[in-house]
Formats: sequence, structure tokens, C-alpha cells
Amino acid sequence: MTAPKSLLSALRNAVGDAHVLTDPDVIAGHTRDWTGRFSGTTPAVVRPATVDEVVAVVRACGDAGASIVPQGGNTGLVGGSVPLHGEIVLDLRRLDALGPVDAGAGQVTAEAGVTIERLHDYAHAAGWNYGVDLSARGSATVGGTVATNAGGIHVLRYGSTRRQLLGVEAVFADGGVMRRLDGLEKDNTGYDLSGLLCGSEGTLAVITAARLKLVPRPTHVVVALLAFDAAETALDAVGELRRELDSLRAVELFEQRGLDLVCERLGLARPFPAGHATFVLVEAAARTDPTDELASAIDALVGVADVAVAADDRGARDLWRYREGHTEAINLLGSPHKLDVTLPADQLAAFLVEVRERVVSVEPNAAVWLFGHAADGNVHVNVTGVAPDDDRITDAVLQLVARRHGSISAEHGIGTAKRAWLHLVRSAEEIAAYRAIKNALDPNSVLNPNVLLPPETRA
Ligand code: FAD
Ligand code: 2HG
Ligand code: ZN
Repeated sequence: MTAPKSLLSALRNAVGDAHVLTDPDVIAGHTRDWTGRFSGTTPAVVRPATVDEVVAVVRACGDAGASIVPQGGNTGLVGGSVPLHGEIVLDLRRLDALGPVDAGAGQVTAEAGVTIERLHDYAHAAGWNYGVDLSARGSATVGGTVATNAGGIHVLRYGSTRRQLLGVEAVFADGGVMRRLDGLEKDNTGYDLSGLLCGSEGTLAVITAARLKLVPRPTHVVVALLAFDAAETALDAVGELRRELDSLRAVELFEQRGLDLVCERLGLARPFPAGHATFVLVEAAARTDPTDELASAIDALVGVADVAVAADDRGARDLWRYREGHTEAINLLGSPHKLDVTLPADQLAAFLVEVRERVVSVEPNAAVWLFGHAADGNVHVNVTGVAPDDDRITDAVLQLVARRHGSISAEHGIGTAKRAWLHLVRSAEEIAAYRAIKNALDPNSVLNPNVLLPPETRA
């Protein structure tokens, strides 16, 4: 992929020669997504370190008629963070400053490139916690999580990224800068542009910083892994735990076949001697020890076939590994199709059965891996054993979800992977409004023009 020499030299002027990368070996990690399913090419990866440099890069690309893919940790799972159409990659990770924690307000300003893990460590050192956590924490960035409205494991208690967001600093497609980092809890002054940019997947502006709420830091965390012999019983237990356990912070679900794969591929010991149908991982977190509260909630559940409890950090991490290891273990089988969907609670049990049957009826060689954030109705449907470009799988799963009044994206976004199916869950009028917003803020299609919105069909 080549670019006009004038664009490359404008980019070098903007960020310095050392931060315009073109060597294919050096930039390989920026052009391929985490799963290996989406891979493209780019004339250059550009690494600004300041907002002014971002402005200069955006203007240079706009002047040259080139498009940009903003990129953070490149952990996105919907093909939205890599240059599939020869875009310039704008790597935001050098914008990595953290402002002081405002102890009175419980807020912090983080630049786009700060990783979620670093933000957690920083908040902890000041006695606080950040409400969003996910297993990609070591690489996923503040900018990327705001741009995708990331969810993760603590949504049931704190909400997704949008709920933590008080404002953003961002660069629009024309190089204009918006700065909304004052952290006002109440500010009723028209359109909520920060909220609009949250979940916009790099299509409306480049996020350079975010003002984020912090949450109190629990001092006691207890984790339990519960085994059930039927998915319905496991899902009933999820409802009970939500009702009975004040300290509940996470409720995750996976199946025996996923557990077997994780243990085999990641070399982990099995948690229980016997096999079971479904597993529920429960995390209780509080300022006083929730062990007794968790134990009585578990005692009151129906159908618990086995239990393992960990009250120390190491034990809790080991139990979490069975759940968080799924993404890594599945990827070791080859690039999966990843469908991240939400179902209404009363549809979930039937969906878990139906989706596997449906996928296998479309492709008998497919293997279906089901796991997710049970309390949010969020199932990660991973399918291996199918070609990366086999759209029949996406179509079959997303049609089922729409029929059951669910969402085709719970937390990962639309990206390129699902843009052709947006119409299943958004009306023609809503998609027209999306397009009007995109055209108003980015009339020349500079910012991630190939994600989120369905390809336009021409008459
Ligand atoms: P990238 O992957 O670099 O980019 C994602 C999107 O945001 C792209 O469209 C990109 O163009 C845009 N973007 C990135 N930075 C900016 C910016 N500064 N300004 C404007 N646009 C930008 N997601 C969840 O929601 N919950 C989970 O539990 C979860 N777990 C995961 C576990 C693993 C192992 C992996 C690999 C991924 C997981 N994800 C999860 C998906 C991913 O981590 C999230 O989507 C995350 O928000 C992406 O952050 P990132 O910095 O890697 O962004
Ligand atoms: C998770 O919850 C992530 O572990 C990744 O959202 C899901 O790998 C996936 O499909
Ligand atoms: Zn998830």
C-alpha cells in the first residue's frame, strides 16, 4: 500500500520521522486484529504524542483525501481497529498521561492511550477503583473502551463505559478540538456530544482524553465457581443471586466443553472431578467480608452440583482464569467468528440450545463455544471450524437473536463484522439518522469510514 509522498512528508512533519512507521515487519501488529480474522494494509502507522499532533495528522489526511483508522490497544473483536481499506493507522498509545485523582469528586482524567490495567493500578493507589474491567485490561485503552462503550465483567454493578464517562476531549474530522473535561456531574446544555462519541467506534472523532468517574474500592473480594447439570437451573440461580446478594459484582457463565478446552489448552487443573453442563462464576465484593453472605446465597440456590470458593487473591485469580481463558484458548483453534449478543433474560435458556443447533445445521463442521456475562444477558457465541469469510454463520446467529428481540452487539460494537446486519436491530429511520450524523461531522469520510454504518446500496 503506497501513499503520496506529500502525505507521508506531512505526517512526518506532524509527529516526527520516528513516529511514522512504514516497515511491514514493524507495523504487522497494527494491520491484523487480535483474532487474526481481519487483516489489511496501510501506507503508515502514525504515532502522535499530543493533541496538537493529532490535529495535524487529521488535517494532513483530510487534505490528502486519505482515511484514518484510530487505534488503541487493537484488542477490538469486530474488525474495526485495523486498516481493511488501506487507511492510515492512527496509534493513540503515546497519549498516555493521567491527571491527578480528584479525591473529592472521585474522578480522573486519562489520556486515550492509558491502558485499563494502568488506570486500575492508578485508581487503587489513590484508594479508588475504576468501574470497567475486562480481560484485555493489559492492552485495551481508555480511548478504545470509550470508542466502543466497552462492557466487561462488572457491568451489573457499575454499568458499561458510558456510565463512567463525564466528558471527553476529541479531535473532529476537520481538525477542530472539543474539550469537555471539567467533570461536571450536572450539565444540561444541549446535545451530549461526549455521550455521542462513546460507542461511535472512531467514526465521528478521535478521542484524545476522557474524564472518568471512579467507584469505591471494595476491600474484600470472594469468588465462587458453581457447577450445574442444566443451563436452565444455572440461569435461575443467576436471577436469585442478583436478588439476594448485595455485594454481587460479577456473574459469568460457561459450559463444560469451554472449560475442557481452557484446561487442555492453557494447562490448568480441572476445578471439579466430575463433568457438569454449565458453570456460573460469582464474584462478591464489599467493604466488609462478604463470605458469609455469599455462602448463604449459594446454600439457598437450587441445583448446585459442586462449588469451589476462593477468598484470597491467588485463588480468585485461578477461578477467574477458567472464564477469562476462553478467548485465548478458542483463538488457539484458529480465527473464530465472534458474535457478541444480548438476549432478554427470559429468552436466554432457549437461545443457548437453539443457537448451537442452528449453527451446526448451517455448517456441520462448526464447533460452538458459548460463554459470557450472564447477569447482563450477554452471550459470546464463538464459532470455530468455519472459514473467516463465511457469512452464513453470522447471518444465522444474528437472525436468531433479532427474532428473540435481542441485540446483535452487546459490548464489542458493530465494526466491519456486523455492519451488514445493523438493519436487523435498527430501523431505516434510525440508520438514516446515523448517516446524517456521520455526514455532518465527517463529510469527507476521513474517520473510520468503513465501520458501523452499513455499506450504502446505490440505485
Ligand atoms: P482498539 O481495538 O484499538 O479499537 C476499537 C475501536 O475503537 C476501533 O473502531 C477504533 O477505531 C476505535 N478507537 C480506538 N481508539 C480510539 C480513539 N482514541 N478515538 C476514537 N476511536 C478509537 N470488550 C468488552 O466490551 N468486554 C469484554 O469483556 C472484553 N473482553 C475482551 C477480552 C479479550 C481477550 C479481547 C482480546 C478483547 C476483549 N474485548 C472486550 C474487546 C476489546 O477489548 C474492547 O472492544 C476494547 O474497548 C477495545 O479497546 P482498544 O484500546 O484495544 O481499542
Ligand atoms: C469476554 O467477555 C470478552 O471474555 C471476549 O468480551 C469475548 O472472546 C469473546 O468472544
Ligand atoms: Zn465480554
